[in-house]
Amino acid sequence: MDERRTVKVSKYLSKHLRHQPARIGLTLDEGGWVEIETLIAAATAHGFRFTREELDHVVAANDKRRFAVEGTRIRASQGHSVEVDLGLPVATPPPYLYHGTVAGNLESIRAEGLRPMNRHDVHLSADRETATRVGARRGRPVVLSVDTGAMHRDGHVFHVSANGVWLTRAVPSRYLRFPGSR
Ligand code: HQG
Repeated sequence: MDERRTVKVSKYLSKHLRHQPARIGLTLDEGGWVEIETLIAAATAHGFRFTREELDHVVAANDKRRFAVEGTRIRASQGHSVEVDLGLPVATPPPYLYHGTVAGNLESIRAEGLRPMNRHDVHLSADRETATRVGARRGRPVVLSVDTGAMHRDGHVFHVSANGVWLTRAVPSRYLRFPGSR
C-alpha cells in the first residue's frame, strides 16, 4: 500500500471516526467504537472503498497511532469533536507539557488561555519536538510551555490517550509560558 493511499484512508477514518460518523450513516457507541465490518460497509455504500487489509495497514503503519482496534471494533484514540467518552484514566502529568501553535493565535491565547476549539480537549505534547510538528501544520510553529505541575496541584484533570497525547479541558493563561518571556 503506497503512502498516498495510506494517508487517504487514514484521513477518511479520522473524518468519520472523530467528526462526522452520521455522514455515512454510522453510529459510534459511547466509547467511540464501531464494528469494522459496519464501517467498511458504510464507506462502500457511500462511494469510498477500502479493504480490511488496508484498514489493518493504516492502523499499524499510522505515524501517530491514531486508531485502536480491539477485537472486531475500531475507534479513534483521540481528537473527536463528536461526544464520546473514551474512558481514559486520570493521569498525573509531568511538570511541563508543550503546545504547538502559530503566532496568529497568540494574542487570543494570552487573553483567554488555551481552549479546545472544535475538539473535546486541549491537546498537549510530551516534548517540544512533537509540539513543533503540531504547530507546523498551520504555519511557522510557536511552542508554548505549560506548567502542568501547577495545574495538577490546582486540581486540573488530565488524561493521556492511547497514543500519548495529553488531554485537558482548558489551560488558563497563567499556566502558559510564551517564548521570549520568562
Ligand atoms: C488554537 C493533530 C486562539 C490552538 C495534532 C490550535 C494534535 C487558540 C487550534 C491534535 C486558542 C486548535 C490537536 C485560543 C487554542 N485562541 N487559538 N484561545 N486556544 N487555540 O487542531 O492542538 O493529526 O483542534 O493553538 O497533531 O493544533 O488530528 O488542535 O492551533 O495532536 O491526529 O486553536 O491534532 O493530531 O487546533 O492539534 P486543533 P491542535 P491529528
